[in-house]
Amino acid sequence: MSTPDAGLLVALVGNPNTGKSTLFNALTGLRQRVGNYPGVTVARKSGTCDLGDGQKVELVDLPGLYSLAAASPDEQVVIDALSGNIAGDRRPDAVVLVVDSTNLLRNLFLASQVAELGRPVVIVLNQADVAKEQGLRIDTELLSRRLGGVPVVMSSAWKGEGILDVRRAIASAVANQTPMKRVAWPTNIAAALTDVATAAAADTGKPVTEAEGQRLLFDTNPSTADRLGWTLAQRDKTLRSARDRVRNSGYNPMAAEPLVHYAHLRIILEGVVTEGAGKAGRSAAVDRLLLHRFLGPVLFLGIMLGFFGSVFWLAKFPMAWIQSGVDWTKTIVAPPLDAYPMLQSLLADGIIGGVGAFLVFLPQILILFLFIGILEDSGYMARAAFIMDRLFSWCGLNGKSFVPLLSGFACAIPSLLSTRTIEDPKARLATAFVVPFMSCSARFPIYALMCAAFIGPLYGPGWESVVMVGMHCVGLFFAVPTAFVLTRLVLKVKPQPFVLELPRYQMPKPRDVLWRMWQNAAEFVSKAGTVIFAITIIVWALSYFPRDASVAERIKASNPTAAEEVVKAKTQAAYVEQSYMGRFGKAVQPVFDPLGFDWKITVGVLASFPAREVIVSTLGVTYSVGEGAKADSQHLRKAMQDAKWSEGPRAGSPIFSLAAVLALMVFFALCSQCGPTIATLAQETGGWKWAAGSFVYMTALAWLAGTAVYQVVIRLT
Ligand SMILES: Nc1nc2c(ncn2[C@@H]2O[C@H](COP(=O)(O)OP(=O)(O)OP(=O)(O)O)[C@@H](O)[C@H]2O)c(=O)[nH]1
Ligand SMILES: [Mg+2]
Repeated sequence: MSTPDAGLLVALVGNPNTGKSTLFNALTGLRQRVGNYPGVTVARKSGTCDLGDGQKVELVDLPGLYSLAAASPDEQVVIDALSGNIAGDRRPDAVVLVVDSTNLLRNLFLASQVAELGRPVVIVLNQADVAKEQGLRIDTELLSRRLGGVPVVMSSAWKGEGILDVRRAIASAVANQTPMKRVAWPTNIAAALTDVATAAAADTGKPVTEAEGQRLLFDTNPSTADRLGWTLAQRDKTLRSARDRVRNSGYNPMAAEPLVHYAHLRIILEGVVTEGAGKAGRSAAVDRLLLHRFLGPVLFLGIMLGFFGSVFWLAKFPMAWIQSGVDWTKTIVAPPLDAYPMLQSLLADGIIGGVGAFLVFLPQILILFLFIGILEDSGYMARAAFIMDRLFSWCGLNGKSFVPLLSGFACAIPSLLSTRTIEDPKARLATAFVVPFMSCSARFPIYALMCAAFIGPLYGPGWESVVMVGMHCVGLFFAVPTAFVLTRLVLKVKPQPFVLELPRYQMPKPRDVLWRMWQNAAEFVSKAGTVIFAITIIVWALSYFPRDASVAERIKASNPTAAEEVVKAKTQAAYVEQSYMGRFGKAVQPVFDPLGFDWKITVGVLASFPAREVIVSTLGVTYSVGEGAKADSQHLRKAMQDAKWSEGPRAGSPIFSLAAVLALMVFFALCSQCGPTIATLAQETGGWKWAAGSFVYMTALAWLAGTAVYQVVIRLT
């Protein structure tokens, strides 16, 4: 957070998806997340920008918004930043308005509202390359003159074109303090505005700016009044009579502001844009196909099937390489430690077995994020949201909820943050509650392990993709009725208008897509080195200790004629069974018995409550500790395929039956096993109530659904 006596502060403001974050990155050299759909940035981010002459300013990137009549929490961030309302922060010394060059009229509405704040502004006409492609020519000098001399520059932020002009324009705006030409309010509206500002100042004893007066008069949303401390009782009569005054002059008070601004802008823009020959947007034609009522969902399903199929197919070889790398490391590390069985087991079974089992999925994660990046950057992801909207509008949520829900398929955390774009707090809460049902990338390794070890070998690779898509639908299948009950019966959310703006289709930009992929890969690998590493060691220790020598003697005595290898294997198995983990797992196992989980899976499930992908490495440890530290230790996959029930009514039958495999995947699809998600949910819903509710609800649901799947499938197979 900046202090008041720091250098100059400049804010980037504009409609969603115009390229503010791209421009921010170009100006500061930082790497804020960008994406081709509205609502990528949901919080304030700042960096240092060099204006070219050695002068440095602090630049803030803000969420996009269409109007200063703030409705959603992310929009409120912008209003606060512009007015310097955030504690310890100051008002910006200049505002850079980032405008989509192909849509000047609508984009400049916000600019015209910001002009009312009286701050010096710079107008950046971004995406100039797209305007050029469409044959649009923009007379920036004329526009600048008409706006009262404020700097107007063109840029293509993602190509890095025009950035120097932007720097110079900011320097000039800061130096000259030129405000943008403001609208001329019709006399009656001007009088009503004065009435409101005067009354508010008198009632609250605080100075009220003209811009604040406008918010008080025009907005139905009381955030400005609340901030000023102007109570409902005080403002009610004043606002009613002021609005009557506006109405008497022939304007609907709720529409007066845009009408006056647009009339003002139409005059300003006359002759500024000339249309030459160029390719008009192709988006409309493509959308007729992709958003078709019936074809749209079919194509969507086809794309998803192809998507998961190719993730498996493409990842096959790199996964095999990593697997051999892990095996090779074991053969190097294990033999020299034969004299130190405990250390050998820690390194080979614990660390290499556990972390290795997890790292094998790196290629799949890379490819997954490559595809997600391509789908997002091309503009298709927003269409997918649109298609899904039909499903979700039925249960009281709308397209705006679906952008967060869709990004929940990558990770729940950013997706919970992006619910801030939803105005209605109840709709926001309902959306946040169902976000963790979306099948995030942390569930991917579990599905992938089960598919690769059981579904693929048993039914062929085609079924792998089908099960994969199916597992990603399990969450949706429960999210829809959950949302329905929440919105209709519990929270009683009012129906929301659909306001998602579809972005332009574009060629995915390799730089952005690869960067996203790289970041997620880095996060995945760092997890392997931290959470996974730590839990792996704990799980190893609990399944290694205590080691009572009498166990070995007992096994030896009861198998006098068996070969040494067999005795060794039996001893290892006996050790694990009587370890702390074995005792604990067996004590808790009855809880998970209806789902067909043995004690090792039970241990995995319990160890995975902080982070669900831990199950993979936990299975890696528990299954390799039982195997002994043989240099040619079997792969986890093989060990799981061979695992059999040793006691009870299922003795001798495979632990990982189709029923148990499906139950395990369904359990993980629904269970709330992610510490950071719970914490973020608590933070975003303002308390632990909903977070705790989500945890209990999802865990119970996962258990019930897992049990149902196991009990039905085991009877059918
Ligand atoms: N063709 C073209 N695309 C651009 C340009 N600048 C940004 N984009 C693309 O426009 C999309 C949106 O960019 P962002 O920087 O995320 O936009 P934003 O204004 O920060 O969006 P929000 O944070 O959602 O409000 C991305 O796909 C960018 O690659 C440009 O100059 N030309
Ligand atoms: Mg942004």
